[in-house]
Amino acid sequence: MIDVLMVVPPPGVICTKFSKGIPPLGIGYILSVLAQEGFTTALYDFLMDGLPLSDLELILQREKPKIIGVYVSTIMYRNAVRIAKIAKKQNPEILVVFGGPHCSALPHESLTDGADIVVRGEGEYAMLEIAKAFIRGEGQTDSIAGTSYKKDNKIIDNTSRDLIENLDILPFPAYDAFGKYPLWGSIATGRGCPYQCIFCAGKNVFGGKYRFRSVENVFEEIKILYDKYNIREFCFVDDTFTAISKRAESICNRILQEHLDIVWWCETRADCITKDLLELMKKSGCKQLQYGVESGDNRVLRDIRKGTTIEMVERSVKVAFEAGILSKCSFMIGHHSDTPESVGNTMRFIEKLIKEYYVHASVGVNTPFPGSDTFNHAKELGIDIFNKDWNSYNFNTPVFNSKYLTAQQISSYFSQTTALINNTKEKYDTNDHIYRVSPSLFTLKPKS
Ligand code: B12
Ligand code: SF4
Repeated sequence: MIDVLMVVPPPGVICTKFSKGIPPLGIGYILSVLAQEGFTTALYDFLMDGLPLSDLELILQREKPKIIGVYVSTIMYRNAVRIAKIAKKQNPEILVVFGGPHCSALPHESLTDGADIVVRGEGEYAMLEIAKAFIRGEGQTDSIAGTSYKKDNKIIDNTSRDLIENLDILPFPAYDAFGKYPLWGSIATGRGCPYQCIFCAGKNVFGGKYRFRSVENVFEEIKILYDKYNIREFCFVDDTFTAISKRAESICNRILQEHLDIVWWCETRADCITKDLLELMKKSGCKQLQYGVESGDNRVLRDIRKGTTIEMVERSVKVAFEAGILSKCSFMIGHHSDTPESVGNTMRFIEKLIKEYYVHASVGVNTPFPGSDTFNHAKELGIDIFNKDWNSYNFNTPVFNSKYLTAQQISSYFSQTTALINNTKEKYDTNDHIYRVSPSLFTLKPKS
């Protein structure tokens, strides 16, 4: 019998080819914090293991947890609810706790659909207090900051929890639970993002300020993964790893000073990259940058409050290209103010970036995730969200009509852009370039 079983549900639909690779860091942190206080735990990741949900009954019979904690993203929501029902059916005494980006935005929905408690936002210490109260009787489960719960068919929201100010106090994630993940050198060197993009659901969990760990603390984690787990490929999952360039520089310098033979990649923004920084990043093993470019039209970029322009994007992609770093650029079709003309600009911009800088481009349908400004202010933005089946929130399915484009038009432009990317990639042989800049990261072979 264990105290807490943490579960990552299978997604309602599969949405990325990388979906299986990266370990659920948030759950890793929660497991570590619980273990530090002597709770026994286990992790089952249905996304990673590809297990059918029907296996849950067997898992529950084997582990007999007192609490089940479920990670809830929008695309996983329906399966998270199924998990809650299966768990309660098998053991009505079990406490079902939901946490993660989707339920942080819509806690009441989760409570109505079967969760006993929802943790809104950062989860480590709320979950610890829940376990202490429920399992050891230390405190009350109904007075924990950052949670919402159900009592006598009423839903009660406790006050929000302060964000952890000093992230260095957290133990490192429970790496031993991550043995099966192929890309598991993934590290969050900080939390939160200071930018205001209206389509982004990130701030629901970690707020609108970038809090970061000390370089020493980050480096200690890298060293453990390097020495103890033999990891050579790292991914910094911060929303904008280079938001504070001096700090990014310090991390690169530490990697170089210690002669670590690693490759790594990160997410960033076009306005957070300079030539000097890129060259240092390259020297320290950076092979790839992920930019959320979103649109190839400056009016739309202004309307979605991205804070970057196509000129900035081109400049930073060019510098990365010259430094030998692959740029991955993601775009969305169907922003609230997208018109046929702006979508045309996006398509032309994508083509240019692939042709001139061998950019690895991807496109998705703009999706108004709960908690994003697009979702919260849909009416003011002139969009009519007609589909709230969360399985459709998969970046392939338009769920609204805008003032300028119907869902059918968005769908058709999305297909055209996908085709354009595939054709241009084929013609300009981006795979060959990817292979040259980062052979160890990709299994792709250059064309002979
Ligand atoms: C790395 C990453 C991925 C990785 C790994 C995801 C994972 N399993 O962790 C991969 C590539 C697989 C991925 C895929 C996708 N992702 Co993603 N991803 C991220 C990213 C950049 C970092 C996640 C992370 O590690 N954060 C750091 C850890 C420490 O935080 P955390 O996971 O949120 O966990 C904390 C809390 O949420 C909470 N918590 C989490 N689980 C639980 C459970 C319980 C019981 C409790 C109490 C608390 C709790 O406590 C944790 C510790 O404080 C976030 C952006 C972000 N800023 O978080 C987007 C993000 C989570 N992804 C997002 C999206 C949309 C996707 C995709 C749909 C994209 C796509 N088209 O494929 C897929 C869907 C994957 C899926 N099946 O759900 C959205 C989610 C929006 C939403 N409402 O669902 C985010 C928020 C990006 C954004 N800005 O909008 N993603
Ligand atoms: S999209 Fe990226 S830069 Fe914009 S608010 Fe979200 S995390 Fe920050």
